[in-house]
Amino acid sequence: MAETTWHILGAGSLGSLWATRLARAGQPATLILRDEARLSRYRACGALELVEPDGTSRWALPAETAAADTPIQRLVVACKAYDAEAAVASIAHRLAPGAALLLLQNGIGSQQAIAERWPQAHCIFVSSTEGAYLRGDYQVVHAGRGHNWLGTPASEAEPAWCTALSASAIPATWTGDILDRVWRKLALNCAINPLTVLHDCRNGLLRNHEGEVNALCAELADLLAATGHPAAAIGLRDDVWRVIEATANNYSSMHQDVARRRRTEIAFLLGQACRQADTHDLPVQRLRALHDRLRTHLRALGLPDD
Ligand code: NAD
Ligand code: KPL
Repeated sequence: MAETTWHILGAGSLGSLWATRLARAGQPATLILRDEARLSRYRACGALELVEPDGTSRWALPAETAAADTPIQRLVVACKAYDAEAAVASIAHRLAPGAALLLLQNGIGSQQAIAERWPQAHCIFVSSTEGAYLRGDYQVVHAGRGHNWLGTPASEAEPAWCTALSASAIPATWTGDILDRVWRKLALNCAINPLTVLHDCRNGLLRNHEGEVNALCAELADLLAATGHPAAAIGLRDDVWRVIEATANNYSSMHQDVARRRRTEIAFLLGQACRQADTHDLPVQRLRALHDRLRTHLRALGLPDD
């Protein structure tokens, strides 16, 4: 029987990183690009390029737009959180019953929106600590080793296809506590990313703002507990400082988005934290003040504040 094709929706940084490694392992993988113009550019390039510490390789994956009509059984949704739902809507008519949707988005909110809108799909949340960026059109740099945690909010059993990820050198573990992991990552991102934008600094320079970081960690830990994820709150402050030290020379993803004048995922990070705090009547004054400051800052730069 023919192997199931991995459709990759969005050939940006993470989508290209996944697609090239699947192709290298001999897995059938097809890119779904946003429009005909991008498809023509991709065809002119002829392949995706994967840049790794030990060399560069080219992978001539097939590509199409949402308008193609082949059914989709397994879809890696690799768009930004604010684009993910519309992107899935564009291919929804092609989803086979029970299709697996791997949702790679950062933060919280986009995954739930997709799972609610397409209940017939098997939505899998993925929390990724891998690092990738695009050096040019269709050229992805694998910049940081990390891990991918996969699971469903209902803690379902691991699907058989999951082993294909590790076999493709995509470090992946199926977990029963995916929501704890997604929330923990949101907390890390809320404690680090906005301050790096407001102080215009690399992660390591947050050492100069220790009190601010610690106060945010305390509110975030309360929020994790209030939303039913107390396990994600354990050791949060130490973990935030560990990540700051481990990534001291890096700019956070939000800082990079702002530097490139791209929309940030603020609504799915701080915005979501503040909305959840409202739901649980939790007075998170520092998170709210940070959210307001960041939105004001983004508006002043002429960037979307959501
Ligand atoms: P990216 O901007 O590099 O790529 C997103 C791609 O999706 C773009 O190529 C865009 O054109 C495409 N896209 C948008 N709408 C589309 C549509 N309707 N149809 C087809 N394609 C569409 O973003 P990224 O860095 O790869 O991030 C994707 C998600 O993964 C984000 O939520 C991010 O936070 C998360 N993430 C990224 C990294 C990383 O290192 N890049 C690490 C962990 C998590
Ligand atoms: O994930 C990150 C990001 O930059 O988005 C880290 C490195 C954890 C900083 O918050």
